[in-house]
Amino acid sequence: MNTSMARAHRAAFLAAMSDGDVAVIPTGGEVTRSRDTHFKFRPNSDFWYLTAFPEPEAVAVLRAGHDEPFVLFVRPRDAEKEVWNGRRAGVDGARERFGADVAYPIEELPTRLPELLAGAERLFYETGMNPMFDSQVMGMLASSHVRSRDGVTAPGVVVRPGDILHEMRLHKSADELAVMRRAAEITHEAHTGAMAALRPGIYEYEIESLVDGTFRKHGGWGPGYTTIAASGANACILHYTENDNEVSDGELLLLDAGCEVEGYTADVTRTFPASGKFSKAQRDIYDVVLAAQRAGVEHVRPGNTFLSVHETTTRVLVDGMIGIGLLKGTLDENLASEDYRRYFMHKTGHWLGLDVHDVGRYFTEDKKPVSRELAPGMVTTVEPGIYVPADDDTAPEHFRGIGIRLEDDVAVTESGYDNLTASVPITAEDVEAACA
Ligand SMILES: [Mn+2]
Repeated sequence: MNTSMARAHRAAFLAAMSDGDVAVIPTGGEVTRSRDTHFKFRPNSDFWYLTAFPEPEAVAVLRAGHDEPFVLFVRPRDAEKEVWNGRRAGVDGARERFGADVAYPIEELPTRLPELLAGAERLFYETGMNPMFDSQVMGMLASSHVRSRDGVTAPGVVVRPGDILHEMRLHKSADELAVMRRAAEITHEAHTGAMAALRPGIYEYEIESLVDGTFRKHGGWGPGYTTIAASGANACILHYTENDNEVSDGELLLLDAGCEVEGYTADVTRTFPASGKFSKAQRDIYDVVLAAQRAGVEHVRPGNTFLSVHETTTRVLVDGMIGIGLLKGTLDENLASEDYRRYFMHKTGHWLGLDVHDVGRYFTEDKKPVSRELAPGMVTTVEPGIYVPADDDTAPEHFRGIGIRLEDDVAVTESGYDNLTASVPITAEDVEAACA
């Protein structure tokens, strides 16, 4: 994100509201990590999308149809605090560097917001994200209502900004896709580096540090979500993040890691052998997951539904599991009974963007939910997997404790798809070569 991208997003958002509507979009505050130190700050995605303003404790107020539509409340300059905690843009910087039409110190929000809301028809504000700020905003709204005897009218309707904003965020512009390509490139470096480094006796956290370090080394913000480096049966824990086990000879490592660049994250999973070679049982499962993943990626094109990608991968996956003797019965029987969910319990993908599980509806607004059609600019992950618990005595013994997932980030184009992360080795042969 940069200020010119944010300006374009703001203009489109303001144009989609009706004249007289006002949106209040806060970012986050500092969050205590321990005693008097904070977690590294990361802006709220909606706020970031509309402002490119990187500091905590700020609120954007956007006024549709107003000749000064962009109001930004920020932390004021403070020489002493800046020595301790870093530079601030301040009120002048908010105008000069971030394009605010009007800027105020954040402390003035309680007195200024009722003025800004006066006369507005609708307030666009997302409730339920920050209860403390919710009660402040509702309090300010109430204080506007109290002034109705003076002829001041306050918005009578509170609307979720996400209905407009999250649909905008779901459809990526060329500029956004360029940033996501950069995130994919750095993620490629990290995954191939991990493949080269993996060997028996290494610890999962060594792979994690290599991956996260590679993200930073190339100018990324770091991992867009906590890196998963899961060896052996740890791969069957979907959100395993302890990363503290030693990798044994003969085990696979499942690496689920994506670099965040300017707020946009990649989300890539590869699974590769510590010894550099897949065993027969590992390879059997690997090739089933790969075939399903390929089929899913190939299915991404305008007009196909989000759900049909999942159905496509599931068919190939279940068919393959029957073929290698992991499931019994016919394809149709297994699809009907959903017995396969013992080994594939999640969906095939999710939207990807500023949030790793990005915003945007998955179903149309019809009463009966219908999976929505893919359209150019959407980015989805395609990530089938097979996870055979170590203690599953219904599975052939040689498959127990194997967990494999393969995940790419796929942009929908006018005529099909663009696999943003296609360069990360994925066929068994390419993975073994990268591990050698
Ligand atoms: Mn994912």
